[in-house]
This record gives sequence, C-alpha cells and structure tokens, in this order.
Amino acid sequence: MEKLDRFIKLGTAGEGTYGVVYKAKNKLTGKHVALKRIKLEKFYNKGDSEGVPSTAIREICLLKNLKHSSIVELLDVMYSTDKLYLVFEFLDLDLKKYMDFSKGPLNKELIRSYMKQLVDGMAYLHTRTILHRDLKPQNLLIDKEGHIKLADFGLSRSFSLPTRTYTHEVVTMWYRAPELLLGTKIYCTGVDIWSLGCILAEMILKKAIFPGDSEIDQIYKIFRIMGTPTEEVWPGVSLFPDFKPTFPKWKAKDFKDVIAFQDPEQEALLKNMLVYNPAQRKTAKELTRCPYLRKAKLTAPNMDAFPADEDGDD
Ligand code: Z3R
Repeated sequence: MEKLDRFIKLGTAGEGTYGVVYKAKNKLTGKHVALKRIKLEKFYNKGDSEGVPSTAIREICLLKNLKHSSIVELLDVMYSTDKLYLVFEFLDLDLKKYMDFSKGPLNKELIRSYMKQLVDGMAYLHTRTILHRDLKPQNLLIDKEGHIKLADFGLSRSFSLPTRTYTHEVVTMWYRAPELLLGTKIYCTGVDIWSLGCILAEMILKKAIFPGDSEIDQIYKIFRIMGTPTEEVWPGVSLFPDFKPTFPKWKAKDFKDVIAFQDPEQEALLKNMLVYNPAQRKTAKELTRCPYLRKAKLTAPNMDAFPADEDGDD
C-alpha cells in the first residue's frame, strides 16, 4: 500500500455505507481527492478468509473506465489484505449538506439543471448495466459552478447492502424502491429511477418525501401517498415475498396535493419516475427527452452560506 503515501489526509468528508471518506491531497500534484476506505474483513465469505475478494476488486477496477461529466471519477484503486482504498476526484459538497444549509426553496432552474445532469449520468451507467441501488443526496456531489455528480455507483454489485453502516448507523431506506422493500431478488435499473424521483421531490419540498424509520414504516409512508398497490396498478405485486394481503388499504393522493410543483413539466417528470410498476417507470434514456429536462442550462448553486474552501495542511 505504498501508493497511499502519495496522499496527505486532510480530514473526513463523509461517512458512507462501507467506510469513511477522507479529503486528501496528492503530494506530487497538490490536487485534492476523496479517499474512500473500505474495511474488507466483513465481506469475506466463510472459508475464504485469505487474500482480497478478487471478484470485487475486478469489478471495482472496471469502474475506472467510466468517464462522464455527471459521474465522480474513480482515479485509482489501492488494496491490501484487509483494506481497500478508492481514490475519487474531489468535489466541494454533497447535496444533503447543501439542502440542509441553504435557506428557503432551491432555485427552480438549479433543480432542473441538477435533474438533467443526474438523468444523463444515470443513462450512461444504465446503458453499461451498472446500477447504484443506494442513491441518496449524500452521494450526489456538487461544485460551485453548478455541476452535480453521482458517486459510489457500481459498489452494490461487489458488496451487498448491509442494514447498518460500518459505524453501526442505520442505512437509510428513504430512497429505496417499493420492489426492493417488498423483498424482490430480481430488480433492474428502475430502482435508481425511483431513488432519483424521491430526490427530485426532496429538492422541491426541502424535506424527504418518504422518511421511513423502519422497513414497514418506509412501505407505509409510500402507500399513504401513492395508495396501497393493487394487481390493477401493479400486476404481480401480490406475489412479492414480503407483500401481505393484510396491508392497510390507502387511496392514492394526487402528487399536486403533496408537492407544490414549480412547473407542470416538473410534475410530469416526477410522475414518470415515482411509478409503482418498475416496468412502467421511464428509463433514464427516455427521461433525457422530456420537455422539462430539454430546457435545462447549467445553473450555479448559492454558496453564500458555505465557508470558502481551505486546505489547512500547509
Ligand atoms: C467519492 C465517493 C464518496 C464521496 C466523495 C467522493 N466525496 C465526498 S463523499 C464528499 C462529501 C463532502 S465533500 C466531498 S461533505 O463535506 O459535503 N460531506
């Protein structure tokens, strides 16, 4: 792991599902990077406690070939027997922090611009059959110019999603698609479209649309707004492993009564994403063509409330 010596850790940038993310500086170039440390011991299967999990390493190395303006670039992968370090390009802030600290509603054109970039990035990944499965505002990173990038894509293929993070925090279920909550083992790109729909709703509302605090509360939070799904709206739903015919039966609300849309075309986009039947959810490629997103132009966020970036190492 001599390669790790090329970096100076400057502080922590975040705590992800699989491990801590450090802000670090490349000693040679002076450039900032995000160093994600993943402790591997939990991921070994019984009986193969030796060496690195080679399939995971191989899959992660493939992610180095992904290049898109809306995807956080994976610059390097470093590993030893018990630790894996992923070196990513560094961005100033995550979307959760930005939403928490900015006052008042988010700018209408900023939301449109963010959605356009995220849908573009997602179309790029889904075309390559790479899923996220755990998309949330904490792994969307933003910069001063108005760019937003997807981070941590493709890791869920190598590591299964735990119920607790490495620091024992509960992994949020707020953005999880209903088919995953109902226990399906077979899922597709639609799971990420659902998450992105929840994120669009949250940017408008400035709070989460389905903030569940347990698996059943999560399911019921969705049902209370979207109605309890039936065979009519979602053929096959009653066959999911965790579907119960005894679920309370709520009637669907109109999204208009829950969210003050900034534009009718914004409402149309959300209605194409938060759809029960994953087969009826629009794909990222289809969404790139919607009128709302076609009018997007790069819009800078208001960074007044955020302190200027300083190194603090020299
Ligand atoms: C790659 C993967 C995860 C993260 C990356 C890069 N950068 C992160 S998290 C980050 C988080 C902040 S700044 C950079 S924060 O200060 O807004 N939490």
